[in-house]
Amino acid sequence: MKKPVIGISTSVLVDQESGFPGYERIYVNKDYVSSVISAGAVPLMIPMDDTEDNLRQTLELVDGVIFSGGHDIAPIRYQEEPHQKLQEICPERDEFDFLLYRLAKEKKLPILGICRGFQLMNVSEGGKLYQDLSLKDTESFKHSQGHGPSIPTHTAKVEAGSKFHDILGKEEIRVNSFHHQAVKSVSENVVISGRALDGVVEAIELKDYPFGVGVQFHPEMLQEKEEDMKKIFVALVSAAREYQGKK
Ligand SMILES: [Mn+2]
Repeated sequence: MKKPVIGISTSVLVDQESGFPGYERIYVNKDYVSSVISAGAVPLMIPMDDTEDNLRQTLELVDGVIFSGGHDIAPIRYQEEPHQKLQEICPERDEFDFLLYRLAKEKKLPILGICRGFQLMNVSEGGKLYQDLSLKDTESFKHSQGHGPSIPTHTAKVEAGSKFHDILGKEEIRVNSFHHQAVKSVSENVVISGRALDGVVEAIELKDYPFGVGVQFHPEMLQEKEEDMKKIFVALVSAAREYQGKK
């Protein structure tokens, strides 16, 4: 049987180095690709595009989708004006990601959201974000570790009875942290399935959906060394295999 295919949403990078300064390149970090391969699936990068027909056609080729990390989501998407501490946004990428997410959900494709992808899931479902962690009413730990992507720096508690708990088979994990924003509220379609010890939401999942998991941390940067992080990709690929079997 063919391996399942996992689509990975891409971002845009402005070239500063080569002979084409200012030139835009479509990319994903290699970690996402390696994680999909090592979990037993075929990675397929999905170029930034907001043409609905094209994205529908692309989604016919995949059995699961990873929404990758990156820019802040424009706060207008959750009915807020930009705070001073909002960082770089990319409305073009918002157009692409929000559309891709809606279409992937229509098809009931397995979804894994990572960092921005996790925030995108939450906002798409009607939840809100803190534009910066300093806006949270209680003090947070350091969630921008700023170095060593493959070093876990804080703990996350895993909610008993959640899909996330099924995946990990434990109540506590150690994660890395590269975010200055956080989930402020979730809609009735979403369950919070993991939190840092300061209360910051680190994992969510979709209710009544085959596989819809989002994580605030970056398992793709850890999975080579950390077995817990690898389990997340293995679970996605196993859901994708099931999807593929029903196509
Ligand atoms: Mn964190």
